[in-house]
Amino acid sequence: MKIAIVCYPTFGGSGVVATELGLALAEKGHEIHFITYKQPVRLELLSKNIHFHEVSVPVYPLFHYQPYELALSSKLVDMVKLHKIEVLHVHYAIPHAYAGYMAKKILAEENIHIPMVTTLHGTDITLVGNHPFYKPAVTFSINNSDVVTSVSKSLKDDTLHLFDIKKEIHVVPNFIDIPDKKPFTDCQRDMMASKEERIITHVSNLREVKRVKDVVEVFDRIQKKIPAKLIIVGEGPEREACERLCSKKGIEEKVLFLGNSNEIDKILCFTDLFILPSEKESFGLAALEAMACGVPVISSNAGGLPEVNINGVSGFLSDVGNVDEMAENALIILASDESLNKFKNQAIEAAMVYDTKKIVPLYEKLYKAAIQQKGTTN
Ligand code: GMT
Repeated sequence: MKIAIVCYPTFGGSGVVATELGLALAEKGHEIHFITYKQPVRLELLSKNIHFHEVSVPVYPLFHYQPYELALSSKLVDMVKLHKIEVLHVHYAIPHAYAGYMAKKILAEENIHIPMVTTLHGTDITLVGNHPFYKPAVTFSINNSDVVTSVSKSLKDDTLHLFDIKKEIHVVPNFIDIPDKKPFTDCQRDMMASKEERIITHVSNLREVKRVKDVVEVFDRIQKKIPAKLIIVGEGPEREACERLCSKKGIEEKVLFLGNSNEIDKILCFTDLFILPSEKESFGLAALEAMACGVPVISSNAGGLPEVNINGVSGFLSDVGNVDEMAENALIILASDESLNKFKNQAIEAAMVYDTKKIVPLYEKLYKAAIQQKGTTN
């Protein structure tokens, strides 16, 4: 199949999922066209079957806001015609589903009927999409997609609860390539900590919804009981407040802020425990990435996290904000090498449910069905 993928190319779960999906589909022989404003971060090498088309928005002083959606719709129209694309897969409803719908309508005028698959990722529904400013347009573009998917059952329930949705929503969870992971190899852990120290990691865009200060609170409680280091990966608005909190607690020497990284695997391979205490999380791809590398997870029980992090198996779940319980559970995992190894193995086992090989065919099936219907929605 010839598939166009629209996504956010920057750091963030939805862009990572879209990129990994494109790469996996290309590997299976499909022709993949990424259409976005910048080369996606994880799309380092343009390989066989992978194409990238940049959407440029010329700056015009009359516009206070440059019309990205318009440029994206136009680019989609041109690329569909030029490359005879058969299906359009948009990741994150805002504004991609809206721009995709416009492209569909423009193409229909020329008797080209292209089906659009929209994947809902989380904040496009729970935080941003639900805002009254966007809600009518988001509802419209979901209802006018040919196929709608959500990355967890929890997100499907939220979408049906928050919006007036007339379409069926298929749950297609996020996925991870397990065979590539070598969790127990030597991976330069000595650079980060001494032998007796446990390494605890958090990866996110450090936005308020991630509750990064809770990560510091949990770590503070852990380091009072056992020798430990904390690595915080990512950039975002909460970084400064967290740095200040570390200084206030006198633990700044034990906490390393690494900024954005393309080498999450290298960090995870020497990590003993991953913390994700988010307020909302439709799936928690970062937790799955950790588990696939054999890292147990302490997380909140928000949104789709209980579908990924299995309580008492791959780690533990607690109510949002319950940092005392999170620290107690972390200490259970880190208590001994025996306990840690048990949780490490269980984490990999639990991640296997989301193996790329199991999930990608679900998308292929939906594409085929959509193409057969020839994008008949409106
Ligand atoms: O977590 C973020 O803020 C980034 C966001 C995104 O759009 O990139 O992540 C969302 O999509 C990921 C991939 O499907 C999910 O794993 C995250 O749970 C989801 N984030 C939220 O729901 C807050």
